[in-house]
Amino acid sequence: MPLPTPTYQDRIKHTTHPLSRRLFELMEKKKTNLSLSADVTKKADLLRLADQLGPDICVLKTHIDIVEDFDQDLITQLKQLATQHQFLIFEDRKFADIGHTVQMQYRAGIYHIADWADIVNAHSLPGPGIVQGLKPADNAKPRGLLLLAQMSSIGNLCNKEYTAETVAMALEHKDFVMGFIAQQKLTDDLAFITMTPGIGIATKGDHLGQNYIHPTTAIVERGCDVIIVGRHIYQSSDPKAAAQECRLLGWSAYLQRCGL
Ligand code: S5P
Repeated sequence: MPLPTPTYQDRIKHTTHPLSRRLFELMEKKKTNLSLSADVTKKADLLRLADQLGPDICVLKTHIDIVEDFDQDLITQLKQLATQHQFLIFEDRKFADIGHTVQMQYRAGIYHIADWADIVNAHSLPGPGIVQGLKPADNAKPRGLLLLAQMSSIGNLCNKEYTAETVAMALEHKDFVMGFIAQQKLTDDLAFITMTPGIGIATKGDHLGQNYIHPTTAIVERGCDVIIVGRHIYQSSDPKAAAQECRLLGWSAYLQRCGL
């Protein structure tokens, strides 16, 4: 039987990153380690999910570029819902270019992601310039980055060396990098948060290479911190009930891991 691991609350003191601290705090307060991956293509559907499931989640993950009727009002309303229900907004943009280009993709264009997304993610493939390019010039708005150290999809090219180099890159930028998108805990550094997509309850995957693991496997066996769930929730006939099921599974797995 492995030794109990520190609670999210315990880990607050191990990080100075303002958003990691906030995330640990709100996970404990709301008793949820569930992130909803709200991969829907209509503004109204995205807002409905954020409002109905907001109380059950710690992070709302968006793919803003799939929303067909995107407008600035969507952002205004999402931010209001994030304040009302206390969740962080994570735009799953998966930046993957040189620092100069990602800086423009982050700050400019139609979406102005840097203005509203608390968290974004990036591939480490281009090297540390991508982290430097995304890092805010000042601390006016706290912003966090997750590095994709592993992927859930079958046949992905993130081998052990790539993953280890990604962790090393994160260690160089702890003021900005909050943690990883990964399939398991990658470091004993208690500051880093592991967010894990590819979470399924009864299904093992899809026909396009997605691979699912159960919340208990992710949290207890693999040491992940946040479970990211998409289709299992938003394609359910009752998304609220599906979210509550995932929330319960994720939270009881966390309590089990902490020996509570
Ligand atoms: O390795 C990854 C990384 C990410 S961020 N595998 C993933 O599936 N994702 C994202 O998580 C993916 O882009 C999608 O938004 C979500 C998984 O959705 P689901 O419907 O399969 O739960």
